[in-house]
Amino acid sequence: MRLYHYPFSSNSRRAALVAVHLGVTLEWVTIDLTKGEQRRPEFLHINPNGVVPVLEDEGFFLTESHAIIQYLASKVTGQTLYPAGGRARADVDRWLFWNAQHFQPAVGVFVWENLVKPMMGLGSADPAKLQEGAGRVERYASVLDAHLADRRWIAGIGLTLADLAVAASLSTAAPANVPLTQYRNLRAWFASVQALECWKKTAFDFRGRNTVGPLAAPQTGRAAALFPAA
Ligand SMILES: N[C@@H](CCC(=O)N[C@@H](CS)C(=O)NCC(=O)O)C(=O)O
Repeated sequence: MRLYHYPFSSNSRRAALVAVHLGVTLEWVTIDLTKGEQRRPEFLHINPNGVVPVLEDEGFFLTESHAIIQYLASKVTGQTLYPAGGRARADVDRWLFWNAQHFQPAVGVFVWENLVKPMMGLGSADPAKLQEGAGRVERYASVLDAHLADRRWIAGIGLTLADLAVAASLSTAAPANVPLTQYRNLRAWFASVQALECWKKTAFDFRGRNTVGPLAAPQTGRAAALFPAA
């Protein structure tokens, strides 16, 4: 399988975290968002939305990071990140949808205003947008913080896709100044995720380069996979 990703992208990191944790061998293909590679026709052909990540499995192209992590788990016999069914799976699913719908977009306001805009030369942060984002972060971070008051992991049955998916949203929370200081349970849980090998192996620097782990190797798949003329 092949993952089209950009290391700095939290949505990409969600897929990377799960793949690395599960020990799934992938060919890693960097789509450089800073160069607009996500808008090239070759990439739009595999994801008309023009965003990463995309997983390719023998001609099947899967978009949406939360769907990708569910699919990755389905490929691994005996994995414990994604329960087989019933309430345990529904509980994990509930947090994946919560993250996609509420938490990631709220955190994303800070990532966009405080990090991406200055990095891309798109101007300085808009205080009104940050204020609106702070209200959304407060609304949802307080839910997660309260939920974690008596749990180590989000789903309560051990580490699951829910933890890796939600933590990925916080990949750049510190440099983006996401206001999380008051949420002690959330911060303790996030520290537990950051201590995992898969977190360390998917680390990146601010030029979007992975610095350690399997993604740090030269990404030979890139040119051949998508941009033969690159
Ligand atoms: N809902 C999508 C969101 C993907 C997404 O927005 N990816 C961002 C990077 S974190 C992207 O590729 N942005 C490029 C652009 O908007 O041009 C998912 O979860 O995979």
